[in-house]
Amino acid sequence: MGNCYDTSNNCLINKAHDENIDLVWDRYEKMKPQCGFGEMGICCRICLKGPCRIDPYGDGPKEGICGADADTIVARNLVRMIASGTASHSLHGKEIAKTLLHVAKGETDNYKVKDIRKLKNIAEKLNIDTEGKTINQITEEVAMASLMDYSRLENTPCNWLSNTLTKSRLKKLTDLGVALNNIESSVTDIMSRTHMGTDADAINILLAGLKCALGDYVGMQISTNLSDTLFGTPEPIISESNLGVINENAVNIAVHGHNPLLSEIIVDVADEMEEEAIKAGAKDGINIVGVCCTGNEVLLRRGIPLATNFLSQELAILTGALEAMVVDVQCIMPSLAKIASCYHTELFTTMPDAKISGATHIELNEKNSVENARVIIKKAIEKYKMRDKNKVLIPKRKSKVIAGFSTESIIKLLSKIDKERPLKPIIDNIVNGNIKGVVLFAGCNNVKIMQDNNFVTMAKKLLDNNILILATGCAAGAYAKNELMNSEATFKYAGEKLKEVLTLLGKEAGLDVPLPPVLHMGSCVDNSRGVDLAVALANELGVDLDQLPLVASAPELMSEKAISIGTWVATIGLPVHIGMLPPVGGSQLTIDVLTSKLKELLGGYFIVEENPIKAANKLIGIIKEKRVDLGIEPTAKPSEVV
Ligand code: NFS
Ligand code: SF4
Repeated sequence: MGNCYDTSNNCLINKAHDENIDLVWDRYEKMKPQCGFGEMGICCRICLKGPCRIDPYGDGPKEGICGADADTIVARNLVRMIASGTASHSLHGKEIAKTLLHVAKGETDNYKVKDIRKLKNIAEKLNIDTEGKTINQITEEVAMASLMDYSRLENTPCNWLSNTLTKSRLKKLTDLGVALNNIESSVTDIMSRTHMGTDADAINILLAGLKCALGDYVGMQISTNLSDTLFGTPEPIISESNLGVINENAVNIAVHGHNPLLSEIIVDVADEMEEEAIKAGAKDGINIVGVCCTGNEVLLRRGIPLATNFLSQELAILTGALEAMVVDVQCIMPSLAKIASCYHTELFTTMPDAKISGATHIELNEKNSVENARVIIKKAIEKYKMRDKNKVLIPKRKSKVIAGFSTESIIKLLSKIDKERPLKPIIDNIVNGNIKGVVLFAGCNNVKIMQDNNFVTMAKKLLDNNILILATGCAAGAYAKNELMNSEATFKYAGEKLKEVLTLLGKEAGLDVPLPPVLHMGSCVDNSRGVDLAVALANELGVDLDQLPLVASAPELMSEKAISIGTWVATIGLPVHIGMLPPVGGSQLTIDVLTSKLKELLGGYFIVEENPIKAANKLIGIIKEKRVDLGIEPTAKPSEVV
């Protein structure tokens, strides 16, 4: 089995081996065999009496030294992963909300409200009265209403929870006692209740996990919406993806991580400094490329090409043509520093909470970001002169991408067909079966799975079955790199009916070509966009989210954030396929809760299936089931119906 679905990367993997550089795949091999206790989630290091581990099969211990059993240990470990994911996504949102507040108070010149219409829509959504108020006042109130979700003392649900879901969903969450009121206290709650000798009831622990995971959701809503306010709401945009976007004749700078507060400024400043790069000998000036979710953010809003998703991030440096990699937070392999040191590439860290030894730290905050972005780009231009031409190897492959499918841009497009009820064309096509259903692909790459293989294999099968695909995060990266986000892909992979719909929509959008069969909705935090679209559809149909022919899938999940996302997606009612079992195998109770119990209580649930073809078939089956329940798909051939 190869490392990547995309074999154009192989030349760089071989190059690394020739140069004695270890990559993520090599380090994985060296790590084998991985600890079976860890894999099953039955190792506990929560107190110093431990570490303890449960013997799942033999006659060894069935409880830790304190008496905690496998269920308690697995549940505690799992919810701690959820808490970390929630902390990451929600802190991202908090940074953006704080910046918005600084903008409102006139405390920064580096950012401004770019999308006033979005700001007003948000105000309306959050029930903020805008009558007679200035933009700054509205901005301040929106920022404060968002920040309140991190600190509320009362037991009323978060603003971004109660105002973004269906009414019936909110009621279900409230009845179950998981309608989150305060993101940060939910993280504290998890850390506290999982301390040695506190909560030992696995079900109680898991319920707290659901509540905390909703903090991940709220954090995402805040991240997406307030980023749109500051940087603009994405519209369809054409760009390119894969390592071939690195340009031999330019000063290449990769932006990597998650937070657009940094990358947006880098893109702006790079525009100003083109001339300097050309003077230094780079005839094509400065070429910014994206990696991971920061890459998705600037792809959607600025058309910046996406070089790689998670697993091949090291390869960007291996091209020998990257002058700088500028990183912010999350999903940044620490190995980058070492690999950069084998090349002329300079790795810049920019956030106080994400330093890497061996990297150059230049902090960016709302006061100094423009100034310091200039320093970084200046250094990158100097580095260009040090590039060793003999070490340059850029794979040729790059694919055309149409990205930028925010909920707003989709609705705008649809309203060209039906101005009064823009969702009607989609609903009609779902009802008549031209679009059988929708799958939202999200999540990471994982070194345990051939990179992008599950994404691509599943998508081809689903598209052939007239199922429309939405994608975010590294899933979107997989599709962008592998030629599934352009019109040619529609011709190649979409079933006949789906092709007709996408062709019609493309025409209405004035594109002259079909829409791509996989719609790029943005970074991981932009999973909130998928929810917005689903909630709008559910409200229009008068149903709850669990009734829609809509399924989510993270077939190559890796990070704790993927665990928290998957958990809230199931909590709001959607079936969630995952391509590998998370570390819960040691507790049948935990598995039951996350699958059948959750389904009973909330309609959403996890499905684990490693084989991508089988997984696609399962999703097709679930979509069919949902259609039958909605009464839009016959259960049997008409002749058989009595
Ligand atoms: Ni999501 Fe985006 Fe990628 Fe996974 Fe990491 S970059 S926030 S966590 S690896 S999809
Ligand atoms: Fe062992 Fe209990 Fe301590 Fe965990 S909390 S390490 S199971 S003694």
